[in-house]
Amino acid sequence: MEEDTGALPRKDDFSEWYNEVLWRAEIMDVRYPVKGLYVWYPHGFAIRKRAYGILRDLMDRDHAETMFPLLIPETEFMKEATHIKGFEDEVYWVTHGGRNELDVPLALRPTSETAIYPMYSLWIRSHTDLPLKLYQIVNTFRYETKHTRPLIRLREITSFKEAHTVHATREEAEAQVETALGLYREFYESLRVPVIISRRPAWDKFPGADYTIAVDTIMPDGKTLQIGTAHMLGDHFSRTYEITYEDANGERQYASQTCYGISERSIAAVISVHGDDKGLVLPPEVAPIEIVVVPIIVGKRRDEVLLAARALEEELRSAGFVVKLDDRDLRPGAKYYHWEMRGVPLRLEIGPRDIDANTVVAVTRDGHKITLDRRGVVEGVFSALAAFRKGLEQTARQAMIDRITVAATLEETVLAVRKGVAVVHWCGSKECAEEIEAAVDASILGSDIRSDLITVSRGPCIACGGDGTSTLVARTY
Ligand code: 5CA
Ligand code: ZN
Repeated sequence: MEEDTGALPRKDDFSEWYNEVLWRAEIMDVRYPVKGLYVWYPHGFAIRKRAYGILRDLMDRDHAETMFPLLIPETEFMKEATHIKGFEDEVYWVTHGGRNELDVPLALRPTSETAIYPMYSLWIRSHTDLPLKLYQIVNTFRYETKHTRPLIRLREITSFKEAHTVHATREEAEAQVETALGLYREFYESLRVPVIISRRPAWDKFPGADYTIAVDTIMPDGKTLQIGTAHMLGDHFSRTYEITYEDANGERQYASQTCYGISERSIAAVISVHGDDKGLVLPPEVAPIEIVVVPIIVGKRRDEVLLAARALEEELRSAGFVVKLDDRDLRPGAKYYHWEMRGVPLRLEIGPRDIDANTVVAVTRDGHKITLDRRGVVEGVFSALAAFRKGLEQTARQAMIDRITVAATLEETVLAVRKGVAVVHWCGSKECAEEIEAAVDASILGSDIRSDLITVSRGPCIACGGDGTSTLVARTY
């Protein structure tokens, strides 16, 4: 693929930067001729593969993976009233098979409750069948009318990880929502993406849920991105789809349910939170290539340098790293540019002088340059990568701290949402929410905040002065 070596827009100009980095670092091609559908380049897909490997491992601890059909009969889809109402404007319908009109139109799943729950109704008989915890990683379709954006707002979500659990009691289901949030927290910790968790206001919950708890991160432009949600479904769907079980006393009971999901927005978050003016910066955990070895070839010692570079590559590969030797016939500078753009965490340079001195030069993607002893290179690489990870985590965390502001008045909130998230007191009423949202041109994200960066308190609502509780307000994607 062609390489553009012109300057990348600065990250301050986030929207431009994001679009350019997606194609220059070969993440997504946006030229597919259907709005809201994009193509994964192999490099982007390799990042997705590693990130979703982490997610799968987390889920596999106590969920089983499954796969349900993409098509949902209208008759099933239309059963749960609130759910339909929430999704009716977003569904793609398949109405024909060839030239024949179908008797029952088929929905392309926007999410899979109505595909999965009729089957759960058949599968679940007794309390001994519970809890049931399944998940699938599939594509889903939503006819989004807000501005579509690669990895962020898609009409085909290609990497929808949805979990659907069934429990005997409401308490157990509520506990499962917390367990799910714990898993998502762990997932984002390994991606070094800082998150804030909060409970969405009632009008913003998932269609058919009792309540929704969301995981958000703050993007470089100060807007928040919802990168995961966990929903307490209670018995709404179990009553509609007859998901019942026989309890220990032989009585039939409606089950309690939860569902929770993550999409490729998780990849958008990694790219956006860590990237810099030179391109991607990837945590080693998700980098398709962790280390690139660049031989510094000058004059006569070419073969010797190449041999030394190959030996270095081999040694690191045996130690378990994903290593790439870049022996292309290009200037070292062009290679540096190429791999920096693609976010490779560590570059090793080896040339005649290093061979003579028994050293290797190591440069982490965040710009730290150190000379390693060739004999202890594996240990040196381990500690360079450990320091790099720590640096990523601290930089991302500090960026989030800098974007969170406590605001006591509407005026302060206006300023706070310009650079990120405002923490305000809000009484919980819809009227005050509307007043706040209109006055500050941002949205109420939620209360019940769980974040070690935010101290929760009670205080006067910034709209009405009544008793309020800490609430997040932000501009959102
Ligand atoms: N059935 C539930 C749980 S899986 C569900 O569909 N929840 S959701 O609607 O909140 O979606 C789960 C997550 O998918 C969201 O938190 C958001 O991070 C992501 N998501 C939703 N819509 C899109 C979209 N159009 N493009 C990319 N990601 C999306
Ligand atoms: Zn109020």
